[in-house]
Amino acid sequence: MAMEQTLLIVKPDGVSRGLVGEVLARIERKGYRIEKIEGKVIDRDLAERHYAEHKGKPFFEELIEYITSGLSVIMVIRGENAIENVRVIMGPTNPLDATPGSIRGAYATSVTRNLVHGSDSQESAAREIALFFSE
Ligand code: D4T
Repeated sequence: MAMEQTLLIVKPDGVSRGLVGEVLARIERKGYRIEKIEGKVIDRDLAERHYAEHKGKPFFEELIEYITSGLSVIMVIRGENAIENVRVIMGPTNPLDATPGSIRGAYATSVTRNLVHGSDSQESAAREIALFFSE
């Protein structure tokens, strides 16, 4: 059994649209638990470090502007196979590819404003948890 931690972010449109509870309910009912949770407006420096792998891509500026545009809710989620399962619950990056049973399939229409972020590997999870929860 792989007990894992993963970083989950409800992005600014998820918070402003009142979907934090909906996201958390799906994660909790699946069997995962919130280990840490914090609400904050992500600043440009933190956003650029978080999305460093996308620097230089055509969508980078739009992505940074969006993720810094308002309050986000940032969490560490813990449980068996949490990294892959949280991404299954979220659905694929582009909501057009996501089934209606997933968070993005149910609530998002745009690849940029796609509501949630979840770490995509053990390395990303460790890096992102340290980045957001090291202070
Ligand atoms: P995040 O990191 O936000 O959870 O998204 P994913 O892990 O599912 O997807 P990603 O790293 O491939 O993309 C990061 C972020 O960039 C936005 N994006 C992506 C975009 O605005 N336009 C695009 O063409 C792509 C590929 C959406 C998520």
